[in-house]
Amino acid sequence: MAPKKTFQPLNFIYLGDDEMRRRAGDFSRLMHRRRSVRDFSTEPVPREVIEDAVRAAGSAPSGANRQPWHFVVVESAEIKRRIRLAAEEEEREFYQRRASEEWLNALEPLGTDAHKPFLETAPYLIAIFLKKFSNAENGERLKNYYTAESVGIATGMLIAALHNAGVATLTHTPSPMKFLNEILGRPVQEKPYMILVAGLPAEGAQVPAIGRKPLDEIVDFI
Ligand code: IYR
Repeated sequence: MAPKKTFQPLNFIYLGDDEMRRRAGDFSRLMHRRRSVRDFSTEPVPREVIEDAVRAAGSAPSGANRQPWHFVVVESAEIKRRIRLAAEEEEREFYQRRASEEWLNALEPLGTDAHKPFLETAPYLIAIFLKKFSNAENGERLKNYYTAESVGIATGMLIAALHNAGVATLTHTPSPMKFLNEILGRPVQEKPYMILVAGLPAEGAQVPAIGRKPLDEIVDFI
């Protein structure tokens, strides 16, 4: 039997042109102040802030509304240490062998290397998993759709929510990341998608002097 369709009123809030313009400008300026941070303070951030940000991420659109994501928020110093050790092992391989000359040149302006102290100093590591399949209520395996797109959108919303709350982040993707399943006890059908490092920047933290493309380089209105 096909699942039943049920609809309800949208409850859309119409803002009007002036308010739309104001909010669009404010949001764009807010987002342009976001920078990826690699030098974190050990200063704590309230857990409710992370909970609300993950709640916001969980409102993302997803293929067939399957919500094919799972977040593991790591606060434990011991687990952060295990993640750091495993990630640095992969990163050493990456920087010494796996990365092409072209790739290493592209990373040069960022000044990154295999050394990842932020995986221990930041108060939170948010491990994001992508679920190719979900479990139906009757225990059957349900295929999910557009999982990379869905989890990418949710991750973007998580980054925006944290930034809006004054929390700095770093998208970190040691490759391969299979070690996360083992350390965090997640099932094999969940694919580690990204580690989002979250916290406050260390005092005097510096970021690469790189900019963003202007609007006319990234959009055409036709
Ligand atoms: N995962 C490595 C390398 C790296 C790759 C890209 I593409 C970046 O934008 C930044 C880093 C690392 O974290 O150092």
